[in-house]
Amino acid sequence: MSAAPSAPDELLDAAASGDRVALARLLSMVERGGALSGDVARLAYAAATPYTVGITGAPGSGKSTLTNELIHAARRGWPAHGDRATTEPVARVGVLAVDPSSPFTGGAILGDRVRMQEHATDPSVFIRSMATRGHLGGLTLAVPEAVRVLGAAGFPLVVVETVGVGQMEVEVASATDTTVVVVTPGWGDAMQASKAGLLEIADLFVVNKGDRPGVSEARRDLQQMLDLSAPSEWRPPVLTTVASAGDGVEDLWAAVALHRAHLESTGTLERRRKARYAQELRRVLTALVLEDVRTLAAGRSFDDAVRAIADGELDPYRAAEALLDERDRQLHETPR
Ligand SMILES: Nc1nc2c(ncn2[C@@H]2O[C@H](COP(=O)(O)OP(=O)(O)O)[C@@H](O)[C@H]2O)c(=O)[nH]1
Ligand SMILES: [Mg+2]
Repeated sequence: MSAAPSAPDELLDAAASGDRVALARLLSMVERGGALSGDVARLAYAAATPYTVGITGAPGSGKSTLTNELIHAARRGWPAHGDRATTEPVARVGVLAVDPSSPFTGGAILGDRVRMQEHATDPSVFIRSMATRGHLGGLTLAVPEAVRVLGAAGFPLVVVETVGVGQMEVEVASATDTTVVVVTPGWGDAMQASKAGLLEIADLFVVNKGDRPGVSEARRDLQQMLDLSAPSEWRPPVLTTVASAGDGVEDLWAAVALHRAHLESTGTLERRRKARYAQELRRVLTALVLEDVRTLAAGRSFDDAVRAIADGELDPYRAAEALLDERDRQLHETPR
């Protein structure tokens, strides 16, 4: 028997042929960040980019329940539309459940697991929880990398579930091709979503828990807010679901497919992805430069620079320049 693969390239080969342990290890590398993560990113980048659907909203709004139902719908296939004459089954579905709000208790993550339990034994479905990664860039870099790893492992569709509460979570949620914002009936939920900046990133709205009172009010609030926002070529539809009963999920999936067709036919998909790559490149550059400054410019440390700024000796620009100069000097002496 040969030894289990451990190098990123071996792991990726194994993952592509269905080895789930190998896939989990690759995603752990991505999550941890650092040098191995860079190796994984280099290997995975050439693969086809999966289509990504973001599901975001307040804790408890039913995102995991909805995701669980969407997996069923996706496995049945993309509905026929436009150029696609027949339904096209999605061979493999990946789920990344991102919940940085509970890195220690794992409470929400446990909930996600329970909600999607029925897919646990399906080899075509891979569900992974992701918590914060220690180094700079955090989840905003780890999630797109994880998506690409899933793509390289043969997953054409990845659902990213995020709690839409903080700025970082909203950023992660918005970095998907189709972003679904979930609200529940009840006074002010739509308003809360708007405050959290979710209105701007929504391609589709779902009023989940449609079995509860206040559905028409929630729908009306959302429509009114949409009326007030700048007109664009895509007005986000507002759908109603009862995720716990599977009601409305087929329509939601059809709306995702329609949005995808819209993005593809207008060239918006390409433009959006390009903007995301630009953002990712900015983040990687920032991370690399900061890393260099931390390790190489130790003689003139970051902390000293902060002190100098606090003491009024340097302004942040001159402090940054001094650190970069120091880094360049050291790079010159000891080439990488
Ligand atoms: N009444 C009702 N409860 C729901 C519905 N969808 C989900 N739930 C319940 O709401 C709770 C939170 O769901 P969950 O999917 O974990 O929410 P998440 O935190 O957004 O992922 C669970 O107890 C679900 O069973 C729904 O449509 N109606
Ligand atoms: Mg959840």
